[in-house]
Amino acid sequence: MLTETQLKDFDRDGFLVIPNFFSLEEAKRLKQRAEELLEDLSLEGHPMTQFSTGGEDKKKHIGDDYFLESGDKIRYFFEEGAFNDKGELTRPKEKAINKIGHGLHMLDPVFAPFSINPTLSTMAKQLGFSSPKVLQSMLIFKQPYIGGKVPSHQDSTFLYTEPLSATGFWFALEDCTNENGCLWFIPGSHKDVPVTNRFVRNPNGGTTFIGDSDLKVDESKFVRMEVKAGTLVLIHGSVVHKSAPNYSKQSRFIYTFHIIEGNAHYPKDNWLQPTAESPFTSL
Ligand SMILES: O=C(O)CCC(=O)C(=O)O
Repeated sequence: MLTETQLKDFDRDGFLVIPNFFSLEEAKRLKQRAEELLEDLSLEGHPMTQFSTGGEDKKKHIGDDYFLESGDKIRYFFEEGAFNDKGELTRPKEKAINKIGHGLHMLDPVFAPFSINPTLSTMAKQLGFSSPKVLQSMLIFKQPYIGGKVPSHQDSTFLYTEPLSATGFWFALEDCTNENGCLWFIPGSHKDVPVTNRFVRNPNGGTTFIGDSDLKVDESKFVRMEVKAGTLVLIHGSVVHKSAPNYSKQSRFIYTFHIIEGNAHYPKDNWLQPTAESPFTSL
C-alpha cells in the first residue's frame, strides 16, 4: 500500500522511489530468470533487430514487424553497437541484447505473476486507475561496456491515451548507479512539460513520430536516481526522464511494465496494438 506521503510525493515529482519493495533474494531470482531468457535466444531466423530510440535522429527509431508484433511475445532486441561492419556480432549474444519485450507479463512463468498480482493492482487503484491494463513489459539489460542510453522522453509519447494515463512500474534487479546507467528525472516536469509528440505506426509501414518532436528541457534540472536492487520506481507518463549509457564493467538489469487506464481512448495508430487474441492484460 502506498502511504499518503508517497502519493503526495508522486504527484509533486512525477516519480516515486520505493526502496526494498522486493527482497534481494527475489531480485536474484528475477535476474537469474532474465539470464535464462538470454541463454534461450536462438539466433537462427532472428532478424537481428537492433533497438534504436533514434537519439537525436528520431527517424532511426525501430519499426520492423519483429518489433511491431512483439506486444504479446517474448522478443529480443540487440544493442546498436553490437555488430561489426560485416553484420556479425562482436560479443556473445547474451552480452549483446539491449532489451527483451513486450509480453513478459503475459507469457513468462516468473515475470507474469511478479507483474499481475493484488499488491500492484491495489497500487494502481491508489494512483487513481479504475481499470488498469498492462500493455507492455520489458527487461532492459544495459550490458557492460555497451548498454545504450535512453534519451530524454515522456512515456506517454510511446503509450498515448486520451486522456493521458500511462504509468511505469520499474524494478531494479541490480544496483543502478551513475556508472552503469541509472535513471535521471526532471522532478515536476509532468506538470509543466506537455506531451506534444506521439510515436505511431506509419500508414506506409514502419513507425514515425507525429507532433512537435523537440523536447525542450533544461538539462540542468535533471536529478540522478541511484537505487539499490529491490527498488520499485513509479514513473508518471508525462515526467521527463532518461538514462545514460553503460560503459562500466557492471551490468544494470531492470524489469519494467507500463499500465494505461482501460477506460481511456487508445488510438488505432499507436505503435503498440492489442489483437483480438491478445487484448491488454487487466492488472
Ligand atoms: O531503464 C531505463 O534505462 C529507461 C526506462 C524508461 O525510460 C522507462 O521505463 O520509461
